[in-house]
Amino acid sequence: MAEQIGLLWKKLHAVSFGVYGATKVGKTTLHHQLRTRGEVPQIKERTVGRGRATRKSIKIDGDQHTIKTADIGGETLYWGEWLKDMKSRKVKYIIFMIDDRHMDKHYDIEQQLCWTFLVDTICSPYWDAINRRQKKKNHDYPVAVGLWANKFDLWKDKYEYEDIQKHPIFESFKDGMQKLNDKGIPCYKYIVSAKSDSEMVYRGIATMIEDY
Ligand SMILES: Nc1nc2c(ncn2[C@@H]2O[C@H](COP(=O)(O)OP(=O)(O)OP(=O)(O)O)[C@@H](O)[C@H]2O)c(=O)[nH]1
Ligand SMILES: [Mg+2]
Repeated sequence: MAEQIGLLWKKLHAVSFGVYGATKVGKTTLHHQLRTRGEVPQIKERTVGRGRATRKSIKIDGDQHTIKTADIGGETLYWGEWLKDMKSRKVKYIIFMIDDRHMDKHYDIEQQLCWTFLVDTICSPYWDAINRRQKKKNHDYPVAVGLWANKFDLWKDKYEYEDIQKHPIFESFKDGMQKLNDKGIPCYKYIVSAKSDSEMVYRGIATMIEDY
């Protein structure tokens, strides 16, 4: 009986996730993958502003979770919307998506810039970090942050690595990861193909909820 109630609660109670990252990393693609399992068509439009948060059902290995996410644009002018999303929906888990553009073109540091912005925003004791106003409470910090390297299908054979945890794609993001860990917020690395590998996506989400 208790187990039945537990299952029902898991199904009905939506866990709030925030999905952020630079433009074109694949956030909208991930949202499509969460809504309709399978190959996602090529997304051509950039997301404008912040969409409404909606529920998605995550079923894997016979286990079911319900999460709630909002699709937000990754262009610089929308970074402030990530903060509003975190604050207004009390986001518990954060997925920061990256791709391999910084490996491909070393001068392209857009992803590192928005990672620094995100980490500073999360770690600040204030919601309004600049004016040091609106002090956060303990439960205002996320439970965990996932650094998700997306488009694995495109770069899997391009770089040499021994194991995923030491993959060079994450190297540029290690200072931020350290900062989060020092703050007591676990940050872990994950690799996905949001467009084509639903299994990786669903497993990644379920693991975050179950492990943290
Ligand atoms: N090959 C491959 N392409 C992908 C993958 N994920 C996303 N893409 C492609 O990358 C491009 C950008 O994806 P979007 O989902 O629109 O990116 P976004 O993060 O929502 O971009 P903004 O809305 O500007 O913030 C699209 O052409 C996608 O089809 C993937 O896993 N593999
Ligand atoms: Mg988008």
